[in-house]
Amino acid sequence: METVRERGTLRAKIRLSLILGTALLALAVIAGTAWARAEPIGAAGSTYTGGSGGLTPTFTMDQGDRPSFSDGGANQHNVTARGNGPDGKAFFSTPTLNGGQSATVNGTQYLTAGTYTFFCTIHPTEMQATLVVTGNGTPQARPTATLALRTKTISKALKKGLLISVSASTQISGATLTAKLGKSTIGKTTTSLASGAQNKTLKLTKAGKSKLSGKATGKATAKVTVTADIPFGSPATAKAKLK
Ligand SMILES: [Cu+2]
Repeated sequence: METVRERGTLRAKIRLSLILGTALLALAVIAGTAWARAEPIGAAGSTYTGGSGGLTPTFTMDQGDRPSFSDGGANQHNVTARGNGPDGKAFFSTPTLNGGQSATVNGTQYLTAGTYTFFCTIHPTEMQATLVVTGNGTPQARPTATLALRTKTISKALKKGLLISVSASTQISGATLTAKLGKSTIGKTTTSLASGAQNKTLKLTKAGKSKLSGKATGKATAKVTVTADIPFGSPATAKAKLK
């Protein structure tokens, strides 16, 4: 019995080392004009494989730059910053790419001078690297938004949804608006914001409506909070009491 189990373990170990070996052979490089300006492609340290010998290659860019990431291997890879920005998500990232694909890294344009570590979520221990942002250049301002809830009554909210006026510092795609009554979400939508002032209507869910009409029959005011989650920026909030 024990011999069989040991053999099984050994076989599993061999299989694991084969998988690891393949992962290490996968070659993914960071390239692109912005990055290449500071660091020629193919120069020592510009290969983002890590692992072998415990290397964590370093890439350098100026503030405001958006480098691109090319998956030069056969496997899937991505770039994901370890640290989180004000939106609670990775400072910068790419989608997971197939071999031969490339993408612009999103989020680096907001970074201020400093050192940021990143990794591949598919090969978290083998593929690690460091991004150094120099003091040169100017970082892009992080997007911001302010909100105000225009709807004043529960009956209007039930009929038409919540009317929210939003002011955005820049064009923002993928902003998520969430309305809550206490701790319950009563409406949620993801939308694009134009730069400047605009109105958005947030429809309530069926469950949200019944929660809110429960308040209406009890003749109490309903405290509604609307939050806008802004990719790469700080969330914005508005509170109002509906009568
Ligand atoms: Cu990878």
